[in-house]
Amino acid sequence: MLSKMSKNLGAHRLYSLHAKRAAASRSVHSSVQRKDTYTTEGAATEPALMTNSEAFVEALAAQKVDTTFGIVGSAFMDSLDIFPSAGIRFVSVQHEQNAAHMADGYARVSGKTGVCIAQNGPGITNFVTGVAAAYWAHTPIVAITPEAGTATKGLGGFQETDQLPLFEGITKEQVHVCNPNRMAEMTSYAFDAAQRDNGPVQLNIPRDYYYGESVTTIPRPNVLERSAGGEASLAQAAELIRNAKNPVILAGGGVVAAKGGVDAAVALADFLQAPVCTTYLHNDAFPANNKLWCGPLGYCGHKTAMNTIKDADVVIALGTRLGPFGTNPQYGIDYWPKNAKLIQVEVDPKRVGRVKPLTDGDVGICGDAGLAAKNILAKLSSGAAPQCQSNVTERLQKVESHRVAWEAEMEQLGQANQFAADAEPGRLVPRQVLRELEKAMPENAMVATDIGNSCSVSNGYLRFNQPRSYLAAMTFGNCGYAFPAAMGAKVACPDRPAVAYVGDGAWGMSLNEVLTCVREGIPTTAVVFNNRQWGAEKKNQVLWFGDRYVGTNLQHPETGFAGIARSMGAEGVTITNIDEVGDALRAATEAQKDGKTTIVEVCTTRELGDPFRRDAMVLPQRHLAKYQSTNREAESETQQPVDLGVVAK
Ligand SMILES: Cc1ncc(C[n+]2csc(CCOP(=O)(O)OP(=O)(O)O)c2C)c(N)n1
Ligand SMILES: [Mg+2]
Repeated sequence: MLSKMSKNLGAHRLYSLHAKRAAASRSVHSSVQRKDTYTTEGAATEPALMTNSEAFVEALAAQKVDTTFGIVGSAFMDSLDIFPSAGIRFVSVQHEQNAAHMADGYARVSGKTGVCIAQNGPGITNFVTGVAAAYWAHTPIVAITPEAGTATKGLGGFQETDQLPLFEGITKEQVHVCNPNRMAEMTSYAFDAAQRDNGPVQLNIPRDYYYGESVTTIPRPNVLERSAGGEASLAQAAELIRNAKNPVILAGGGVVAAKGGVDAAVALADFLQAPVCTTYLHNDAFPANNKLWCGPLGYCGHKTAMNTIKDADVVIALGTRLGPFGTNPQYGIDYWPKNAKLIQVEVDPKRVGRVKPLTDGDVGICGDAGLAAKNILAKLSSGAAPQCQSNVTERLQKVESHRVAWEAEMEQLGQANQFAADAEPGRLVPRQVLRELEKAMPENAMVATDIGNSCSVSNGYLRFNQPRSYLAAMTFGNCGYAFPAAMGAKVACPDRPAVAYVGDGAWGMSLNEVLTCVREGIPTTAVVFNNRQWGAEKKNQVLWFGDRYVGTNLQHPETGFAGIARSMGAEGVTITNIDEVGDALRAATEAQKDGKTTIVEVCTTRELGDPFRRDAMVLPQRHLAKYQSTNREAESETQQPVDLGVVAK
């Protein structure tokens, strides 16, 4: 709008825009929120005189930014003032960490770049956790970090901190606007870099640089065409697969992120009749309703997947860095097939062969997971038939027997600690709750899960038939991720239900954003698992620290979290009966259509699933006399908290 105006006024003439400001401002404010009509074509793509704030905002618009998350601050207010005229929504939140998580959730479901912006100094330090989480989720976001003015930088003025070192290890690229006249160029570059490198980029802008003016050209987005990878490696991979007797596909986040990635993985799997496992917390990388689906590997994953990949002679790893945490032994099964040949398709050259070194006969492919899968399938479709097509029945029967055994075990796990629920009427078995939620989950839901025991166990109970549906906290593993991520997802895809699973401990970090949901009209559902403990950490104390619960038991106010939600203007329901779980989720997700945010507080027992870090924990053996009583010789025999099933007085 504004750029069009500058064009009409004569783009090539040097004139003072300031003289026209009053009229421009009257006109732009009458067209607030016209994002539906704003197009890249509206951006000033020919040289025009504009203020630096205009250059910044025009560059955002040219990159098709329509939403930003943050908290208002004077540092960027001159540009914020014209966001509405450019069709850019500013979602005003309660904490900048959550703004970064919202940008992350927004990007993960839409495939676009998420954007967060905040005040220099404290607003920016609050971003750090959110940006780190996005880094390990491989999410393209641009964290815009206005910084202290250049006139006083280094003197310790107001809200000053060195903002570049803060993000050094958690961004793909740091773009510092080093000259105010390069505002548009560098803003645009930051967005190109986020998409190119699939991760967070910092755009650091000294606050005084928003002022001033210059003749600027707004760059167009620089979109790089992705490739399947090197021809020789792809051909080698195809031959390896052609001769494999038991190939197993491992689909990761790169399959979700690639355009048509899941369809390409399905086509390859169907052709080979190869079973497909998904990587840790990427349950949406392959449709669960496909008979070749085996479920996720890794923490609280499916034994079907672990027992299947264990016997592979070739692992076709599509779109994954093969992260170390995601392939740790689970349930006592050291499932990674050490003698299998490995084909790793990974778009980031730095992560090919990094975790699982490639040895003789293995193939590393630096390419797009979807394009690589398509390319390999095309090669396999001509020439000799793959060997594995001759033993399909036998292979798939084996998978089926693993599946039947695991499903039966899941049922039995759900009953194992029923006694605790019987002892405390109104308290439900967490696994039974997760099963009811799984059954009631709307087909097209976007589900974000937090870090915690109930959420981690949910990894075994969340199945998706379409990509860009599962937003788990991934390997940065910070409590407080899920709710804001679900909110960001809802902003990106308002027609899909957005659901967050959150533990009661983590909920204390996120519940402030219920205010944002109500104020900004972002109807979201949070399922809060109230087990009265920081359960995942308590599990470590159960197993290795003699049931000494230092800092892990919680007590909540009488109102409950549902009551707190209601006092914030949202809906709040408390679930104390297993039969109510499914209906509550259905009602809450349905109510999103009426703009309502609902907190479904589920009262559960203190039952805890597997521990997070069996690989990283050691029984305590202290030397000093005064600590001798804390030494432990063995893990807890019960594996459950001693207060499981104990009725509170
Ligand atoms: C920001 C942050 N602080 C601390 C931790 C350590 N931590 C991991 S899981 C967990 C307990 C989570 O408790 P809750 O949210 O109640 O879920 P539960 O385990 O009880 O299901 C904690 C404190 C973390 N991962 N992130
Ligand atoms: Mg808890």
